[in-house]
Amino acid sequence: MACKRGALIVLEGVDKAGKTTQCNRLVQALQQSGRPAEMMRFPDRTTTIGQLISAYLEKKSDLEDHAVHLLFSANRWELVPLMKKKLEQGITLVVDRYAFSGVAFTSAKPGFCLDWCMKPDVGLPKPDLVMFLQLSPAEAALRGQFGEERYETSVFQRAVQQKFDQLRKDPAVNWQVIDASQSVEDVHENISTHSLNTVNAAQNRPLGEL
Ligand code: DGP
Repeated sequence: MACKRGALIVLEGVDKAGKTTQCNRLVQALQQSGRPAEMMRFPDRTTTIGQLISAYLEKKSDLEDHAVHLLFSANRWELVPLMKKKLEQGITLVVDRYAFSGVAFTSAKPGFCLDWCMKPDVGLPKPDLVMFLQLSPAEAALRGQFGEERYETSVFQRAVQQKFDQLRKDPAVNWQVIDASQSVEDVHENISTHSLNTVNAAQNRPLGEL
């Protein structure tokens, strides 16, 4: 009998929402329950394209806004063969940011519309579940200062939050909003419940496309 596919689970949200901590916790929990799982993150700064993106984020280089948008998308596309292989092997992928960050961050810049920003990611594997870790800008500020990277200002993050609010209206994507102001443990419980349901349901459904 063919092996049942893994689920593609994405965590999105503004900076400081706790995505990376929760991705790690979720992978651990899935593995401990006997379900193969691995974490991925975008941008993946280890590839050649990822290194260009990393230098841009660290403000070591400047890139034209459309060009960098396409690089972020190319960084996702270059990992699609690996993602598909793992999903087919029955491994659930827990992904820290995906195409939705791509659209939200670029469309928060002046002169960009959602429609143009979404185009390069059309055809990417569609997540079975996207959990949005919701945290108000005021609560995010309580979690400490932003870092030094590009985009890490409260004004820009508020604009990104608004773009995510628009993206979440798309009924073609399975969005779940998670209250990220709760304790790490409570957020984890919430995320785990949604994920277990998704892992079970995804086994019997073909992988979709964005
Ligand atoms: P992180 O490694 O999760 O801190 O993300 C790096 C930064 O890059 C973060 O501020 C969000 C932003 N980002 C992530 N994906 C994209 C994308 O596809 N396009 C743009 N413009 N920014 C992105």
